[in-house]
Amino acid sequence: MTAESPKIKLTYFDIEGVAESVRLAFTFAGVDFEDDRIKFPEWGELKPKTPHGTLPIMTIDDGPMLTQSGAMLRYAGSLDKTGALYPTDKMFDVEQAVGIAGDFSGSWSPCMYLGMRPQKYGYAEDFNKTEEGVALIKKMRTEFVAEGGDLTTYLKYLSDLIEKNGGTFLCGGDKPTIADCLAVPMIRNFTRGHVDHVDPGCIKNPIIVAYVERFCALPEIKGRYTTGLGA
Ligand SMILES: N[C@@H](CCC(=O)N[C@@H](CS)C(=O)NCC(=O)O)C(=O)O
Repeated sequence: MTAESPKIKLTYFDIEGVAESVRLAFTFAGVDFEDDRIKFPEWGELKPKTPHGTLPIMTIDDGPMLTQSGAMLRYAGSLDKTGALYPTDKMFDVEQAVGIAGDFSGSWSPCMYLGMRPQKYGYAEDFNKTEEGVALIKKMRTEFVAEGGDLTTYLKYLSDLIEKNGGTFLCGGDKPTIADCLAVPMIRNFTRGHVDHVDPGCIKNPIIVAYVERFCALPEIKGRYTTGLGA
């Protein structure tokens, strides 16, 4: 491998999760990488060997294990020789949009993780299996996606950026940036039909619907997704 084409291995679970943005960015950058997807039962053995006990991990040229999907996303963006994925002249716009996508994700997190790790929120480990727990998780998720809820708010923030920047992508132009690589999987998360109490038809904002379809139709990733918006 040369310095121009590093040997990259990205290890994550076989889900979109926080690694999908990184996979997308490498794909748009035209950079080959090993898309290593482990099964959940393999994780128990690997976890203690990772620097921070989490996935994704990435290695470059068989070097040390690197962590943090945000760092990987920016690294992948920096490898795009056209400069379109992580444009230095639009750095503030890109990072602002990345920040909004991050807030969106942070706001959704308790609705998701209360169902997976209730003890992180001060409840008993089996709270998610109790009648009260199931009802609370349902209420939180339903309220989040309901018209006028947090989903509406964050999609409006994103659609305002798309409109302000010319109606194509979050930061304008005819090519996506790393902010789009982050935002689109986050949006599609609500339409793939895999989250209890979330109606896959919950995204109605027409600017967002068109945006996700535009992104998913890009030649580099056309056909990648078979569910949700842009399928
Ligand atoms: N900020 C980290 C978060 C990493 C993280 O929390 N990964 C989760 C999966 S999304 C994980 O490894 N969970 C398994 C565990 O904690 O044992 C990143 O973006 O890379």
